[in-house]
Amino acid sequence: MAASTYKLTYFNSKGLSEGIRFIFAYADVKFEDFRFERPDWAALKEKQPYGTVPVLEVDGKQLTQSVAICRFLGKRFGLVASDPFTEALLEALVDNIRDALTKLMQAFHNKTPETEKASKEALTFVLSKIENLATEGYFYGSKATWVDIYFSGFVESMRDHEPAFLDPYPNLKALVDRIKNKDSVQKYIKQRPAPMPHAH
Ligand SMILES: N[C@@H](CCC(=O)N[C@@H](CS)C(=O)NCC(=O)O)C(=O)O
Repeated sequence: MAASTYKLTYFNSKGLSEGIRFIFAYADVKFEDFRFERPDWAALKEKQPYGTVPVLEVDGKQLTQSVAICRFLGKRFGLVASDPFTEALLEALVDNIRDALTKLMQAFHNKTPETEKASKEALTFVLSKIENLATEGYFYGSKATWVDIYFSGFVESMRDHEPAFLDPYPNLKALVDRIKNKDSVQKYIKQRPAPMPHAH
């Protein structure tokens, strides 16, 4: 069977897509990294199934939602847990990060002392919880899964705003370093465009 073709459409920024790009890089699988600038969005928006990005085209078929995309690629590339319950624990971990992210976005769009406090607290809370789940190298064990890579992509975006934000969490820091130190991930990092954290 011929290898699939993949095209990822997203703003020219890390945002919700760096985890997806990292999964391709980690698995060393080729993909088209289609990045666009803000003025091009209006025309592109109507071509997306739900009017948002990221969108991954797999052999010409469109898939939306960053986490669904990561989960799909994880399954495709064998980057999943060895049993369904551990996989469910990993998915819950992602959902917990996304809950904190929702508060972060609320603070971003409506910056008040209250929203900023709620967002900081939510993020600190989830990071301190998952720090204890990465004691064997990766989340829930010694095998890297799409969730470790998704998390590493999320950290990349966060570090553009706050470089030291993972410093209080040595297990999480080591996990991200393990993912980023893979040769194929380093190769991707060296050739990606310079950060544009406020592109959208
Ligand atoms: N839950 C979705 C959120 C998608 C989303 O809101 N994407 C933003 C960019 S980060 C977007 O498309 N914004 C432009 C718009 O809504 O017009 C996911 O994780 O993929």
